[in-house]
Amino acid sequence: PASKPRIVQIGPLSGSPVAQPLIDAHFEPFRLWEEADPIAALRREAGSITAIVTTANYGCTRQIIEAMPALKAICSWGVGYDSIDIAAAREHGVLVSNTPDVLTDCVADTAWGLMIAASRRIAQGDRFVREGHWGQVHGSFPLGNRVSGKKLGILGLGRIGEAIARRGQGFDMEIRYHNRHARNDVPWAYADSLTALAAWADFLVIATVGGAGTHHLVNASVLEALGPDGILVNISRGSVIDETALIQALQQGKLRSAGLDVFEHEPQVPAALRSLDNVVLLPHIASATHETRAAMAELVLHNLQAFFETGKVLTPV
Ligand code: 8YV
Repeated sequence: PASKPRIVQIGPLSGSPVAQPLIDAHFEPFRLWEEADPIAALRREAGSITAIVTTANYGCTRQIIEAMPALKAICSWGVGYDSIDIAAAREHGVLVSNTPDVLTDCVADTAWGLMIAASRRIAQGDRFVREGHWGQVHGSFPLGNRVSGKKLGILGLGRIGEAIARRGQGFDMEIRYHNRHARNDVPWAYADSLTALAAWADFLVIATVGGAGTHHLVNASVLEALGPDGILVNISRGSVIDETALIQALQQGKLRSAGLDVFEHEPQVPAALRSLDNVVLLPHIASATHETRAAMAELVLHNLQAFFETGKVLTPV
């Protein structure tokens, strides 16, 4: 059999049991994360390697790109590419692919899980039962708030934001969004500013991209606009929210609750956030289903295969 093409792999593909076997069946990955001095190892080993496989989590730095003179493609597992130095890739004529579409539904489902959990106190209810308070005199369970029919504001109406909005129609919600540009192909009203959207919304859901362009977009004044009855949900990147301002708002009762799948310095979650009762905290699992993670693995594989066969990737960013 023909020998398998060598590729550079930045980090372990631990997010799916099928991902690594799939890559290993077709390629011979050079395991960069096992190297004490990765850049020196690349200079030594990767002079003729043309492709990198990485993840949204590990990304790819300019240093890595510039240590691989033959590099032509970076194929990433995950839809977000804020961790990849796109400017460096463009400068060096390196194609970048991600895994759009296949994770849209599961990420949107998770946003809804967080919205309902944060509003209806699902996680608190679970703790209440586990701790044996149900039926005890001291333990009447505080009321939550209605979800159906409320106002849903979405920051970032891309594929995932749109899937969140469509689900909102099933909950009879009024829906508005804020985006870099208004879209004329959707039935929902555009809010001129994030602050206006937050002031209007009962639920503000963050579905925008990460990176420098959206850093701390959700700051103290946006949180203040969302107000004491507002609920904030984030399934995009922790960097979009000023986490310190969020903690303060929650501590001071300036926000009803929050549902978070992503954090500014994950996997570190501030103790102050963990100690609050009115937050639902998830370990970045919005895409983490067997079905979606397998589809992501296949799309990474197909991008790599397309690159080796045609010089192009299927889903370029
Ligand atoms: C990834 C994600 O699974 O797709 C993204 O952008 O954040 C997740 O779906 C995870 O970050 C992989 O590293």
